[in-house]
Amino acid sequence: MNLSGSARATAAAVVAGATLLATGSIAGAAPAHPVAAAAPDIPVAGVKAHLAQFQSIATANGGNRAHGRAGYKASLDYVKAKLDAAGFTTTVQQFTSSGRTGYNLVADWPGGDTSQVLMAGSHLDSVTAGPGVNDNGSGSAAVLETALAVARAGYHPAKHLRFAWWGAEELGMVGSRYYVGRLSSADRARITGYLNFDMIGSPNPGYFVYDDDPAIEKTFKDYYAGLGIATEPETEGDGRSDHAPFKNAGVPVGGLFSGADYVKTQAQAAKWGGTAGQAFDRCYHSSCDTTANIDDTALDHNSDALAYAVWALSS
Ligand code: DTR
Ligand code: CA
Ligand code: ZN
Ligand code: ZN
Repeated sequence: MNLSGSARATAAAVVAGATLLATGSIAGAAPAHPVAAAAPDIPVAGVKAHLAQFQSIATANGGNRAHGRAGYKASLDYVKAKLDAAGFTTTVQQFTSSGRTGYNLVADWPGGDTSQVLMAGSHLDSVTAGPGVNDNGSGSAAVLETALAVARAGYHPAKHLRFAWWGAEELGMVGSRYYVGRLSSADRARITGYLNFDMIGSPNPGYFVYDDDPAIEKTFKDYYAGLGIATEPETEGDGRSDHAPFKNAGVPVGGLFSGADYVKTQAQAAKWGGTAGQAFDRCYHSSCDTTANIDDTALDHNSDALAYAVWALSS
């Protein structure tokens, strides 16, 4: 078959790429670094389908998904069923707080070096005032859809992947503190990084990156630089979400945040859009934190950034 010059170049590149993927090097070339698999696009429709389920669960259970209430356990059962069906090894960790039973859900993806564990997590509970779709259905749904994308892709990175959904964050990071507190020092040392996602779909969104571990922060900032979105360091959150127990235990942490009850400035509106002088999330901890309280673009970008970081930090 006669090929034009550019087609020949393309064909050669395809063969080289296939060789590199198959053997880790191009025939005749110096041994190359293994090609890090590229993270898939996370379908925002899939993330929003989980949000719709969380909304329905809250509606059917007194309007919330709070610690110790039926809506929280129903949310956990929903997430667990999806992960079990996808081939994850799931564990439900039970604890008591404020006289009520709480639960963490931990999902291990089989394979990888279990002496190097990359974790991604989010709190699954809402406040009692409402369904908690942005806080924190958004983080929970994005972590779930990324875990399902790992399974769909048959991704088997060098490191071991572990995903987690925490209970009772709204009572003071109770579930994540319980989890970290029960880890042996050896198991704590095996966690190479913990990525936290708490409110990542705010309706008047900001793009904040936790300024904790520099390598994790750079991974997220590189992703957003590729989108041409200027991020800001997340400074109000120190100690205000589930990364705090991990950080206090010496685990490298990072994460993303789209803003809560603070007000967006003119300068922030100029670079991110949205409305200056208005809170990033006017329904923070309110009954109006429903599926209508989500910015799809921010949810999509943050879900894709989540997957990008999981792939980049697990190779
Ligand atoms: N504490 C979280 C919301 C929150 C407020 N500030 C930050 C900063 C970083 C992450 C989360 C938050 C909650 O209400 O669940
Ligand atoms: Ca996407
Ligand atoms: Zn909250
Ligand atoms: Zn939250």
